[in-house]
Amino acid sequence: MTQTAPYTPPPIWKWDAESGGKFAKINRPIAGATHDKPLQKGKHPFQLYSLATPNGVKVTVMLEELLAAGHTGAEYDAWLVDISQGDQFGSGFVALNPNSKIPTMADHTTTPPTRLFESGSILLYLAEKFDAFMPTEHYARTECLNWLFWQMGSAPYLGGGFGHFYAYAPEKWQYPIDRFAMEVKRQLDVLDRHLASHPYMAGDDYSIADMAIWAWYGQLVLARLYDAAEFLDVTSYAHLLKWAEKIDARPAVKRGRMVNRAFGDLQYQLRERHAAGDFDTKTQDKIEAAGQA
Ligand SMILES: N[C@@H](CCC(=O)N[C@@H](CS)C(=O)NCC(=O)O)C(=O)O
Repeated sequence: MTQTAPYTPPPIWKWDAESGGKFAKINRPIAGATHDKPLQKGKHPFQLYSLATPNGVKVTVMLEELLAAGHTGAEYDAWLVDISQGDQFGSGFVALNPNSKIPTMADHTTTPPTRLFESGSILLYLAEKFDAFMPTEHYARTECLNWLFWQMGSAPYLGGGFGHFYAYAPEKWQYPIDRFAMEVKRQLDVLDRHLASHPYMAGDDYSIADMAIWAWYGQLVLARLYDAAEFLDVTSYAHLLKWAEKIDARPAVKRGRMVNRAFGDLQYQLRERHAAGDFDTKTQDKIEAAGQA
């Protein structure tokens, strides 16, 4: 779709399925299931249906951090949801998440099981359930929630705004790229100024606010999103970069990034995770080597 003249909107918007862009095939203006497909279920208390996008990684990092901290009740099965193939519109998935987006999870320790969607809600649920990675002191707890909700409200400008127009739209248009690059750089500056005088987002301790913000803004300054590090001059945010590297070095973060990953280097792809040992035996390089043997 090449746009040659300014667009005059019609009186009533109509769906043009061929509008182009990376996700043109799966985007729809209607909700609900498109096909019958029950979800698979493993043996662990938590059943996660996800993909290793930044929103997905927030939750797998939290689950791996909980397990590393000794919360054995946080064991989970992670099932791969291929959003490019429309798995998020299967009937089982939609029953858990009417919004058809990853990450989605079920807590089977409750009767009936508790459905969980929206990554911020999932992080908060897990933090409360295990009394972990969220400060209990009044001011620090409130800061943690301030930044968690900041992330949930801000990242759509980075992903759906900047990322879409810079990396995924069928053509590069200056107006939306300028508009969203400006906003993303403002957000990076907000974080950089805060982290200049705070070791972590909520103060002295690593929390769910860091996990949520790192998955998007940490990975952006680590040059992992949209091939946009140079364009956004990410190395100029020195405090943010230092914080991002510190979190990136955590073993649970390294594991969390691998879960439900179906792209990139095969040795870092653990497409499904059903046991802690899977990181050693079930990465995609090993699965493919065994298949070829
Ligand atoms: N606010 C939601 C956003 C989730 C989201 O946008 N997920 C994307 C992948 S990062 C998705 O599932 N997209 C599939 C679709 O839009 O059909 C959250 O934080 O959980």
